[in-house]
Amino acid sequence: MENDTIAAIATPKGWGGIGIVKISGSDAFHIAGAVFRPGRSGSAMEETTPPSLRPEDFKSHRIRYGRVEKPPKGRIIDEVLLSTMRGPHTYTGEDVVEINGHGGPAVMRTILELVVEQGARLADPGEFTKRAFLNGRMDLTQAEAVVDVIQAKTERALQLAAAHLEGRFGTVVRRVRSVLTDLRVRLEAGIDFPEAVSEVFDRPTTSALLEKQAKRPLARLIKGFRNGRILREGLRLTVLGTPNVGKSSLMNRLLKTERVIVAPVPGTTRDLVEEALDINGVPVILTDTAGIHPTADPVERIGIQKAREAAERSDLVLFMVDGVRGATEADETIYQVVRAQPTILVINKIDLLEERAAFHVPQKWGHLEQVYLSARTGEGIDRLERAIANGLDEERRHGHGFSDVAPNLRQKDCIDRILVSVNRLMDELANGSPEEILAIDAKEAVEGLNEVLGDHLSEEILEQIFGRFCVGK
Ligand SMILES: Nc1nc2c(ncn2[C@@H]2O[C@H](COP(=O)(O)OP(=O)(O)OP(=O)(O)O)[C@@H](O)[C@H]2O)c(=O)[nH]1
Ligand SMILES: [Mg+2]
Repeated sequence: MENDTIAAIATPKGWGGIGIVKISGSDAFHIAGAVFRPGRSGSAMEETTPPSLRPEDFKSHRIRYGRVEKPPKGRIIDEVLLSTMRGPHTYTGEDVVEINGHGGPAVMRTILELVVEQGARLADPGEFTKRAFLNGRMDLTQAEAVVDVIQAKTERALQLAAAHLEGRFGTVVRRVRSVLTDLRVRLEAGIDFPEAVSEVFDRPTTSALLEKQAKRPLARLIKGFRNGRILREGLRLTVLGTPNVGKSSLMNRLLKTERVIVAPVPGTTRDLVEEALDINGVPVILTDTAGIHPTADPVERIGIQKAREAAERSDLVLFMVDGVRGATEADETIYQVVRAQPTILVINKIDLLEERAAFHVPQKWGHLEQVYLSARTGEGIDRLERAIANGLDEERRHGHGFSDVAPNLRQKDCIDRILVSVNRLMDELANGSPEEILAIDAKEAVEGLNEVLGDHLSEEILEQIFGRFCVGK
């Protein structure tokens, strides 16, 4: 059932200046007419009841002032602004009405109940956007971006989501699809009219075309996946080091609050401490850990085990050492844990150093990016923040990658499969496999691209995708 009229409170639960009840479907205007009485500003509370409006009285894309009344007696519920938008040029593609009332839970619930009494059904999570998608107002990549826009925690995350919402990701995918569709059509024409094959189809040219216009753009999208995940979910950043090097001091510095206990005694932090923050537009989930060193204390040992696990899970490790003390055997043990992972070597306490050269970086550690700083004075913190955020731009710096589009996990899984088909297609082109075989791979690739864009998806998959939305979106 996709043609009934749905309604939901579109604003967050709780108290606010305004709250919005949204209605979409063929009965939206009829329902609005039943619960809304127009009124001129300042005269809303006059004694004579103005006439109710019929669906055809509502102009499209207009806002009217008035009040919501409970039929049949007309008890006043709230003073509101009513927006009416006639389909198909609306969010869902259907007739849409938004009742802008006051944002209190009781008002909102009462208005919603009235709307439901008049024939609307409560909307499922994401159902407005699902209808927008089903009515062709947006492709699936744009619908998925709606959630990303709402959930974006930083400006950079929002930029990515907005680019997808605008359709930039979909455009890249559609361009590849048109290349493969065209190839598929030519292959199938060749099968039907074998004598014409050489005219419509030249193997080396086709191969070069696939390389440039299918394989490369898809591979670039895959490369952007990590960045996309980090912007959507947050960069998992863990501070690791021996006791007392200043890990907790750094955490407090980055958070700009005294979040964690800092003390001159080693073994101060025993558990993981996790906080979310924004570093130069990148959403970060920062974890402070217990200092790693050999110990018999059972509690500390658990903390150390947790520290190692946190480092394994993280996208980036800040390997911190005490610049005054110099690299020790215990530091070397930690280096062994982090060396295969993206890591920044943080040399702390430079306020106590005469000069940087006073700290000798072991030769083996030379491949790590190094940042000298003082968690106590704050010197060098900006350098560390830049290094953290820059890691994300690695691909852009090297000249590949669409920095502003990146697949989510669902899209990446599809693209991985499409690439398998494209690669096979290219191998078979080179081996001289018959057109029938090539056509099968081209078909598979096109189907994968359809899946990314949401064409011909099963109801089950759609439910899964839109189930992640909030009610009212
Ligand atoms: N001079 C100076 N002292 C620092 C700096 N950073 C931390 N300290 C001091 O070093 C001591 C240990 O700091 P913490 O931040 O608790 O160190 P930690 O690595 O979290 O220690 P554990 O939790 O025990 O593993 C404290 O006395 C801090 O004030 C720094 O940049 N310069
Ligand atoms: Mg600590």
